[in-house]
Formats: sequence, structure tokens, C-alpha cells
Amino acid sequence: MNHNLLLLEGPPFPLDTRDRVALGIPSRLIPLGAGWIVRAEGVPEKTAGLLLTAARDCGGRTTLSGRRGVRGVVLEVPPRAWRSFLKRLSSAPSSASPLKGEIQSLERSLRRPAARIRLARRRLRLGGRTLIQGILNVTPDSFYDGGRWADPARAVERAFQMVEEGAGIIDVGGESTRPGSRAVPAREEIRRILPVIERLVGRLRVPVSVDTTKSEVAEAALSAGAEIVNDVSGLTFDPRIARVASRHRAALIISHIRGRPRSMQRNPRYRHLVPEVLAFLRAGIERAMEAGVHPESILIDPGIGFGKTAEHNLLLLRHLRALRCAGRPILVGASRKSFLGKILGGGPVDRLEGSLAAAALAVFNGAAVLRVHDVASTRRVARVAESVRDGRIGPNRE
Ligand code: HH2
Repeated sequence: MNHNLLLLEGPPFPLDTRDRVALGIPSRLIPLGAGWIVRAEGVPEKTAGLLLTAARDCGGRTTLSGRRGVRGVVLEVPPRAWRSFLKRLSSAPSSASPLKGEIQSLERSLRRPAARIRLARRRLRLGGRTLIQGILNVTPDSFYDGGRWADPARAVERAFQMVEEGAGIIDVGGESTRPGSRAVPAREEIRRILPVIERLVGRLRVPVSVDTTKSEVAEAALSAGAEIVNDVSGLTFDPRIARVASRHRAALIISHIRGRPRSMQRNPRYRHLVPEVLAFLRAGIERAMEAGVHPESILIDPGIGFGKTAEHNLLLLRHLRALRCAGRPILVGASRKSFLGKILGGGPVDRLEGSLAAAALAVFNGAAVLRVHDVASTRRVARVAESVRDGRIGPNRE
């Protein structure tokens, strides 16, 4: 059973009411500030009882929601009692075993974040250094770089420039998914991207990803040598795309969206933002794995701006760390997006500093990959953010 388990090793800052609502932590539970938080959904009554007893015996706080039979459980366990809480779970009767096993293995995996991304012909190393994905939109209407790289020769030049500046992936897109945009037919998308991908593959030393939601487009791009599928619909627009990625042993970026680009910004609402995004991403990971995609080939993305208000975007960046519970590396695409304009004013051309601030915070909060328009400056900002996050100037810095 899927419990959409959320495990937070002590909130990094005091949580206010909006944080609690976004995380799905009832206000009855006033976090001690440093304790472990465990949140699980759809928990059978008996298991819920066991969890509650184990947490209370360790001096923790507990809340129970939902109707009798299937419960939502939120626990807070003081840090010094965490090990003994886990021990208590281990010795609990076997009826609680699936969930207790899940808690234990999630706790272990949070300590060991993914070290690489598996592609068909190589591995991309993660860890100390943030991977930068350079954006190359060969569209007439993308919200920032639309029309600039329509000529394939100029697009290729731009890709080489971004690699020179430090991009570890080049993301080629043939359809704008900005709010209000209409879908482009697959044939047109292929016509836009293929000449560029064909000229890049084999010459570029970094992999190409294709930014598409359509299986035909992904098939054409991967057959031409692209190595990663970047699906902003998280496999929901065209489920066949996962099979295509799996057949080519490509990596797959599963991004969260609510609605369709045409209408996604009309009053987006969430009850508990973070667990809802997490559940969507987990469902995508499961579907991808069922289609044969290797787990080490999957990345996740909160989908900044895709069916979210500015405040939703801010809360997702603020609580990005929680998405590590999905067990896959996190990619963040905040570059020059409109929520930055809400804070600083101006249009996409005025959003460089805002993008860099968001990039730094995303890295600090656990992002492994940043999807950006401004590669050189983001790379330098990421180096500083990593150094603060890790508390040291690592080897091979600039
Ligand atoms: N955002 C955009 C496009 N693709 N892919 C991922 N994984 N994450 C994102 O946040 C993301 C994405 C939108 O940005 P852009 O490509 O610059 O604009 P447009 O959709 O107008 O082409």
C-alpha cells in the first residue's frame, strides 16, 4: 500500500501556519522545532495505533486524522529518541511491517542521496557539484528565448556556448509550455528540434535532453541520439512516453503539473501542496518503472510555474528538501519565471538576479540539477551555494 510517506529530519526553520498547511502537518501538532516528522496517509487503524504508541513512548507528539479504518498519521519524534523510535517499530508486530519497513528504508535513503544518473551510454555524476541543464528553445514563442534560436546553425552555436560556460546537459525544446500556450502538433515539434539535435549529437560532449510531452517527439529525438526525456507533464499527457524512454534506456525527468498549459494558471488550488506534489511524482516514478525505466535513470521536478500560484512556487522552493522523500534527484526550473517578476517587478529580461537567488536556494535545499537560461552566472552561484550547504570549499571548485 502506498502511504505517501513524508519524513522530515527536523524542520530547518520554525513552521508557521502556511508551512504546516503546505506540508499537511495539523496545527494541533506544534513542532518542537528539531524533531523528526513522519507523515503517512491511508494507514490501517491497527498500524496507526502502533505508530502512535511508539512515538508517544519516545516522548513524541502525535495526531490522527481521517475516518475510522483508514487514517492519516503525523508524528513528531524528538531527535534524541529517533533511534529508539525506529527500534520500537522493528519490534512491533508484523501487521505494521510494510509501513515500518518503509520508514526505515526511507530514513536510510535520505542519508544516501543518489550519486549518479544512468543514461544508455554513460553515467552523469551527482553529488558535490550541481549539474546545470542549459535551455535551448527552438520555438517562436517561448516566454524568454522564443525566436532567438530558430535558425538551427545559431541554435547549435548557442548549445556549444552553454557547454563552454559549464552546462552538463543541453535541453532542446520545440514547444512552449508557458501559461496560456496551445499544444503544437508532434510533426511541427519534430520539424523544429530534429535538425538541431542531429547536429549536436556526436559533436557535443554532454548529453542532449528533449523537452517534450509527446511519445512521437521523444521517439524521434532519442532515435537521433538524445539521451534524456524531459516531460513537464510527468507522464500524464502521453503515458506511452515512458515506454519510449525505457526502450532507448534514456533518462527521464518527471515534472509535476496540475492541468494543461492553456489553463493551468486559472486559480490553481491545493489542500496540502507538498504531499500532493510528492504523491504525483511518486505515481510517475512507479509508472516509469513499470514501463521498464531504470530507477537510477529517473529525476523529479516540482514543476515551478506549472499549475501553481507565486506562493505555491515559493513554498515548494522553501520545502524542496521534503521532495527528497521520493528517493530521486531533484531538478528545479525557476529560471526567469513569472513568480520572480511578482517579487521584483519587470518582465523576463529583468529576472536574472531573481533566478540566481532561486538557484542558490534550490541548491541549498537539495536540488541536484538546475534548468536555466543563464549558464555561466548560475554555475558560479551554484558553486557558492554548494560550499555553504556542505560547509566547505570542496576539491575542484572553480
Ligand atoms: N519549465 C519550462 C519548460 N520545461 N522542464 C522542466 N523539467 N522543468 C521546468 O521547470 C520547465 C521545463 C518552461 O520554461 P521555458 O522552456 O524557458 O519556456 P517555454 O515553455 O515558454 O518554452
